[in-house]
Amino acid sequence: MDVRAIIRQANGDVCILRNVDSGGDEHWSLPGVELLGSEVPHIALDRQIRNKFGVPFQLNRYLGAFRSSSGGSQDNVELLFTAELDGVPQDSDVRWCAPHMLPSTAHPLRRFLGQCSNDHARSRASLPINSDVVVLLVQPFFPFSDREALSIPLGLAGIQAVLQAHRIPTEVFDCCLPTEYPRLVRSLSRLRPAFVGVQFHSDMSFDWAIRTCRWLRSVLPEATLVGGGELATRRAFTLLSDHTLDYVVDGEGDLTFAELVLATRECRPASSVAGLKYLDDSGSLVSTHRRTYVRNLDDLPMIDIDAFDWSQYGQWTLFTSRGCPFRCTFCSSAAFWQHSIRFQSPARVVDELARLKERYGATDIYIADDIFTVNRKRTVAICSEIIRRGLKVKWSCLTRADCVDRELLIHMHSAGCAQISFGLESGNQSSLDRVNKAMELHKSATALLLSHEIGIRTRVSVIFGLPGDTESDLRSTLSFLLEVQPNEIQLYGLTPHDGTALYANLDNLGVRIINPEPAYWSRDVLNPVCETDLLPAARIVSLAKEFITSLQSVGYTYLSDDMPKKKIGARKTVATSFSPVQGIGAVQAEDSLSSGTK
Ligand code: B12
Ligand code: SF4
Repeated sequence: MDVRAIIRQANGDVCILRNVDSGGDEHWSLPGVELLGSEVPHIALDRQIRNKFGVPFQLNRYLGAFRSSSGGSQDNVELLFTAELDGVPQDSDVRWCAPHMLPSTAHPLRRFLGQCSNDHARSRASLPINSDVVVLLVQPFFPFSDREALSIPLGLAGIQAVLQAHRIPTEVFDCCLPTEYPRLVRSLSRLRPAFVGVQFHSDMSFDWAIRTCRWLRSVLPEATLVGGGELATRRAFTLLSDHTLDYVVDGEGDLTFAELVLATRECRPASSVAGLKYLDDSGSLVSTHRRTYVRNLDDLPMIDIDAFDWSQYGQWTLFTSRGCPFRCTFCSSAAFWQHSIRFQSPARVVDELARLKERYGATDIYIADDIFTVNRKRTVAICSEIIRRGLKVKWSCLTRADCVDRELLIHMHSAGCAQISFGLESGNQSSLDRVNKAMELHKSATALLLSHEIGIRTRVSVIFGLPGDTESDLRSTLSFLLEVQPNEIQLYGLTPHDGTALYANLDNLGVRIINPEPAYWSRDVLNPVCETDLLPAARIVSLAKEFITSLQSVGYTYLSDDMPKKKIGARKTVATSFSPVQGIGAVQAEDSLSSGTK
């Protein structure tokens, strides 16, 4: 049995519990965690519990219970069971926490219900693979998904589009949606896929992706498991050597995955496929020759939106370019795309917008490119084409302040641009220089004020406590924000993502990770991931609270975690938790204000 329990203690600390197989005996060790034994405890527990999605699981064998004895009166207890859903074994344990022991309803363990890994049932569950090659693409369950922010997983959708162009039947399951995990379980025996592709999206969801792979491995032992996305690319060796995956697609996956499937079908070796990583028979890592990026993104087929239950998603998202040429030290996205940038043509972008509007009734579309307006000529052409076609659609985008000017903003506004997100990061020039933002602060002020003047709402993200930041640097940021007053302020805590220059230099930069478990990184500045030599975590939190109070005093509404991000109807908001909801809510809010409905 290979169980890893993550226990969040009442005091907020996270314990990681691993079992060490010592000569057949299971030995559990971790300071502060007490093994309660395998006697069924005297706690009323329904054998049929429901997971986060309300799906009932049948609990089978009781494995044991653990208490994280943090010393306080609110210790947590975790019970481990084997479990089944519709006869298909789940991961080897079901986590359950005695509710009366939980400090609050918001406690993360409440959201843990129903997640598991099961070795015992492996043999029982084996499903033979389909003789016709069928591919399954899976976005793993992630318990902290913000429903309003969910959008079609475009990476997987793009891979599906290429596979389908090769007539390879492919189904995508986005287990962040409540209905998808049960649908996946129920579809397995029908599909019996030969290939399963799993997305590794972020540091935060990495463990959930591993759990998903282990479970898939146990129920589909003959299928080839392929991982892709940023975290699979970065941690390929680990994922291959512990047999979580058979192959990792390195970087851009649209063509590589399809070629791997085709090569297997045609009995060609994996070594003939560019952009792959796998282990050879001696266990050494093989990286096939590097795949060059798809230069013209128009060469990729349009995604099949009808393959998704699109009515369940919170926002319509579009990607019209990939990458960013800048090198901010904290940014993982630009690093993943190796600081290159490639585009769709203006005609293709407007075709996509028109399809979303006309066929799916999308009224607000979020263009999620890292830096939408980096190519001024292309942006002008896109806006002109929207206007020429008379397409009435509101859209929002992300960009840098030095990639807009008055004329461009007016043109974007005429073409339906309702909101722009600028990565401000800090209102202090030396802080920006320290993270290699390559931005003159006055340009941010100009871009924000111009946008307001023209009628485009603004959103800024601020990273609170950058390396080397002093209290006075943060106060400069507050003064900046009070002066320009963007419509939405997103206060993030510093989060060192794997693969960034920040992550590689933590010690030199005087940054310490104080929350060791990425599964719990929320980026919420009030629950910091890091502290620095100059700003201890407690000080970061108290300063952030001071900030919020100052912003409230000039009319900002504080969006707490549990408030809906859309339809708030406030002109100015400040938020601390991660909120990828971009344009839609804002536009609706502004509309309701101007039409007096609020
Ligand atoms: C849209 C988006 C979302 C959406 C949709 C997620 C999704 N599944 O697609 C939502 C809002 C749900 C989301 C949630 C989160 N996100 Co997000 N997200 C993005 C964003 C803006 C774009 C992703 C995208 O669609 N790119 C376009 C497609 C074409 O590229 P792609 O997804 O990378 O896919 C390509 C390759 O990676 C590869 N590939 C990807 N998956 C697979 C799978 C297989 C099998 C193969 C072979 C290949 C492959 O092939 C694809 C085509 O080339 C990125 C930032 C960015 N610019 O990339 C952040 C980003 C990836 N997200 C991030 C984070 C932190 C999160 C959250 C943890 C936030 C939170 N606390 O809720 C969650 C985690 C959700 C999860 N399920 O894991 C961070 C990750 C940082 C890190 N290194 O950890 C990023 C980089 C944002 C940032 N700048 O910080 N996200
Ligand atoms: S400009 Fe934005 S997308 Fe580009 S590297 Fe900096 S933070 Fe990342």
